[in-house]
Amino acid sequence: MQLFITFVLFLLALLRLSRASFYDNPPLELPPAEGTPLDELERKWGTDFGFSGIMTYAHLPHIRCLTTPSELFDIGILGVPFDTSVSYRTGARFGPRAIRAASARQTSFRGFNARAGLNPYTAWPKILDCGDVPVSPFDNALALRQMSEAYLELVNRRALSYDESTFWTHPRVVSLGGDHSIALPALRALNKVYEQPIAVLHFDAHLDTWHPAKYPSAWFESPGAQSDMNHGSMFWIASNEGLILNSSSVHAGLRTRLSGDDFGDYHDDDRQGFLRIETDDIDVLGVNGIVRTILDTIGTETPLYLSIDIDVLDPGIAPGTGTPEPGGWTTRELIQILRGIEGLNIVGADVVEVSPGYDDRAEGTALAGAHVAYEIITSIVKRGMKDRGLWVESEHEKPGRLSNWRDKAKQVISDMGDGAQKVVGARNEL
Ligand SMILES: [Mn+2]
Repeated sequence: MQLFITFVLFLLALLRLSRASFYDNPPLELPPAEGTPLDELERKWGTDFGFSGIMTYAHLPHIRCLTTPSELFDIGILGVPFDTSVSYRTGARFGPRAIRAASARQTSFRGFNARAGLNPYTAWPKILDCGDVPVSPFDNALALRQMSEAYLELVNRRALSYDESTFWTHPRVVSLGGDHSIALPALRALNKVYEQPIAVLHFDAHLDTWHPAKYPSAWFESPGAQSDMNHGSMFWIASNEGLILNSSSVHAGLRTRLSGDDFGDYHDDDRQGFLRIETDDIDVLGVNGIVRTILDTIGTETPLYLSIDIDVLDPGIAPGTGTPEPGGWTTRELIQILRGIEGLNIVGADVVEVSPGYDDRAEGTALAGAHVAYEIITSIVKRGMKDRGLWVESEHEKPGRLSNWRDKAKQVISDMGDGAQKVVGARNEL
């Protein structure tokens, strides 16, 4: 009996102990008079869950870069909420805030990109959410000027990790659109800073090299009218201004209808020196063939503007966009292509045409936009590491390890020689 009572008392004591650890908070104590040490505050309160915190892209620190030139950075995320030059659905002015909201589960705490072998948010560069350009919704001529001056203001600055021996003299700005016309001011600014035409890699269902007169324009004196600038003509304008590197630029994911009764739009596009990779080409070439075609056309040293219209994706996946076209690539295919071209020399980039008013309730389009931006940032960070000799191949990347199957696939494509590019080139000449 005594043994039994002892046993019961022992059990009660255990219960008390466990209750003490689970249910009893330590008594509240006033912070020390000299204040809680900063490292202690940071340790306790310095992290966020995906759902907490003020909304910035990937929980990055927000500095209004345009008004804070003293705060140098290497990569800036810049919202460009402009949508008054769209031809169909308006609403992309809400794109930057939708992409920021959809990026909430990206944190430096869990930011390692397993496809690329690095965490862009803990690697060498200082990455800021630079906030938005306060762009006019009333006056497109003024808006174009504002966007051009804003982009120039930022890319003309000295990169925090300035390195003259590489291409890292100026910071990289990744714009969140906004409609696609925001690429024109970016290209104007990049030409000013780098003093040369920039290659354009353009993911889109549409050409966006359309002559302004290819839109209903009886009321306008075109070219030359303010209405010339729209989200399907900005590359035509940029080409005419000599901003785009002819013959080293690529469209990828095309499936647009063309104007009139013939291939005239393609002939206009040819004159602007773009290689056209169509959506359906992925079934012939595969992801690796498309990657190879892009790399062979652009090369890895040419300064490049990477412009991603989210309508390159199938509208079943990404319906929240200005001019949806059925039959597009999947997000997985786009991500794989982006990873394949990570060696390109990106000096500026955008993710455009996310229009949340038409998105599904699970924010699928904005999620795709946020992820695509993450892949672009990853590539810029990785290229910077390689340029600086900081890149170390991880075990996963070494031949014979987990990526062995990928090496074999790459070998098959490499055995094609420049065949992939020739296939697309030959079709372009038809
Ligand atoms: Mn577009």
